[in-house]
Amino acid sequence: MSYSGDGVFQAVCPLDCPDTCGLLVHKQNGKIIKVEGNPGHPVTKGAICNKVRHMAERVHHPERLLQPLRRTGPKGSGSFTPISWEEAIGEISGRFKELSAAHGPESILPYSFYGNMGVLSVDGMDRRFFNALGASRLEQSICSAAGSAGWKYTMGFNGGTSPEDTVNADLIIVWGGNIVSTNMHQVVYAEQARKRGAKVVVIDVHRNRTAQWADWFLPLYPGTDTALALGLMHILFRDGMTDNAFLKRYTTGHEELRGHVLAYPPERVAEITGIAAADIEKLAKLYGEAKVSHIHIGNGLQHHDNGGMNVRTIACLPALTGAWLKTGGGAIKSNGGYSSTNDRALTRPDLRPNRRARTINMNRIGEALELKEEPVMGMFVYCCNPVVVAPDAERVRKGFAREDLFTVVHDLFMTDTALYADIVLPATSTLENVDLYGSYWHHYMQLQEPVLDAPGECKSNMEVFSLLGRAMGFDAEAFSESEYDMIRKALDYPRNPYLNGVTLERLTAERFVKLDMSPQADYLDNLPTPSGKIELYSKAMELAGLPPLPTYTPLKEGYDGERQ
Ligand SMILES: Nc1nc2c(c(=O)[nH]1)N[C@H]1C(S)=C(S)[C@@H](COP(=O)(O)OP(=O)(O)OC[C@H]3O[C@@H](n4cnc5c(=O)[nH]c(N)nc54)[C@H](O)[C@@H]3O)O[C@H]1N2
Ligand SMILES: Nc1nc2c(c(=O)[nH]1)N[C@H]1C(S)=C(S)[C@@H](COP(=O)(O)OP(=O)(O)OC[C@H]3O[C@@H](n4cnc5c(=O)[nH]c(N)nc54)[C@H](O)[C@@H]3O)O[C@H]1N2
Ligand code: SF4
Ligand SMILES: [Mo]
Repeated sequence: MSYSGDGVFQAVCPLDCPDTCGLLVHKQNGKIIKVEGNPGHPVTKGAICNKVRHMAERVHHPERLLQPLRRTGPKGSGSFTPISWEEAIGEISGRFKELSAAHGPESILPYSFYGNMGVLSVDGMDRRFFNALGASRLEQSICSAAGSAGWKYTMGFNGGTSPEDTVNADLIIVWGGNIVSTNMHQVVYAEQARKRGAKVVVIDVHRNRTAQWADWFLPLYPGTDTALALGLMHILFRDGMTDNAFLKRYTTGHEELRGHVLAYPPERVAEITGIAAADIEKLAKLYGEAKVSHIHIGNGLQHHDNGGMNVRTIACLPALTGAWLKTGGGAIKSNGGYSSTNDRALTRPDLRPNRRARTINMNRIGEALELKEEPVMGMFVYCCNPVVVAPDAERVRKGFAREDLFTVVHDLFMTDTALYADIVLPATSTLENVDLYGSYWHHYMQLQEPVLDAPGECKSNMEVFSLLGRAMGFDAEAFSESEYDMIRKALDYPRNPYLNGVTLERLTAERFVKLDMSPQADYLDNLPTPSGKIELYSKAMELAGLPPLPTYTPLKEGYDGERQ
């Protein structure tokens, strides 16, 4: 359906933010005049952040890209000339064919992230295209991969406490997250819990807005969170505050862990973390004695060399006290696993001619662009702005400035990265698209349908990669599917029982559809770890050459430019 007339229409916030708010957009004379929260959304209930309240300015911004462009001056100079889509697609497919023939398809690298969280925009036709091309793969490490890996070693998949349930908590620990700014509706639930007497503790390296709102702020040295969590475990075991029946039934390695944490007494942990030993004791007692404890694990503490282990170690804490058995107890790192869709049907890895294609870590794009053997010769950047956001910025800029690198950037605006492109393609905004949205925090799937006509010659990611796929001569059927075909396929995924009953028909009628959360009742009995239990001791980590028990590794001082 397309809403060509004026009125008030439902929409979804597309930004990389856990809340995935339901929006209402007000349209008059073909323009959005106001964006507000949709009060009908069961979780976000009409409240949105200031940034998205001003979304109309962005969508109708005079600097939006409206035509494909070809570079005419040196890279980075911003000299471009308009070209037609026909020319653009012809040139990109031609260059990709040449590069494939001369250097192999792995000389081409897609570079994308979640500038738009829509399943079709970033996990759909785009990936299908790069699979069919046989391009290098991109390891999407920039945001939360380290923490997710740590969480998964412990719990098996990206799923924890249901947000609505956290109102029942009597202790909420926000650990390395600035939720007042980055997950505002979790703050609403925490406030409700607080009205019933809950305490909010913030563990962070600086007094952020969330720390200012909390009951107790505990500052610690960066990257020392694992030591703090091990110190808490030391006290929980020492003082008999663990739930031993829970440990026996639902975990592996609790006896090993009990012995292991003897090495983390409060005095030692105080020295490592900078938190007074008495405060560590106090926090352990609060946690051990809480009836329903909830931990929000943010992203900040995993943006360190020891980030995966920080998250893994904190993820072990609720298992020590058995907090998982209480409604609202446990932890949330990401709830994205509950809404996972049929990736294979969307991205078609079966079309890939080279199953063993290399993978390049997006955090190391600066280095990757310097490779002398098997060099990266072509890039397609979309939904990401690496010249600004990727680490080692000068090196990244130098890489993008390479004259022999063929770069395409698809975006709504002339970003810093687009300035280095050979071809710039104008992207639609999400209000001009059909797409499917899950959330990595709440449990509602949402449908976006166009509220506006695309301005100028803007095209969606889905359209661009369909056009390119056909121009390359790939499987015509695979590159002719409609958005609605793709959504149906995404939702047809029996392997994820939480998707049960979520259909395109329901989404069209209801706009937001709750996942079937009934399988959560057996959550602890069905953890997809190798043992099926919460892995305090992880054989998989041991096999990967990592410490099998949560272990503190100090951060290295300085930056040596080469490490992972
Ligand atoms: N307004 C706004 N909202 C956003 C975004 C945005 O750009 N603007 N970006 C979105 C995205 S992509 C993401 S990933 C999320 C991120 O949102 P959050 O999960 O809140 O993560 P950050 O804000 O990166 O960092 C959270 C906190 O971690 C702290 N921190 C850093 N190192 C450590 C450490 O070693 N230990 C501990 N305990 N704390 C540490 C930082 O001081 C910071 O206060 O926000 C999303 N929401
Ligand atoms: N120094 C520092 N660096 C950081 C971080 C930090 O805290 N500090 N945080 C890191 C984290 S957690 C993250 S997630 C990354 C985020 O980094 P990015 O992924 O680069 O950030 P975004 O601004 O979300 O999106 C990038 C681009 O996507 C475009 N876009 C939006 N919708 C569409 C669409 O439908 N199609 C196309 N083609 N383009 C679209 C936007 O216009 C925008 O230019 O940054 C990381 N880098
Ligand atoms: S809080 Fe997050 S999801 Fe909600 S409108 Fe703001 S950016 Fe979008
Ligand atoms: Mo992120």
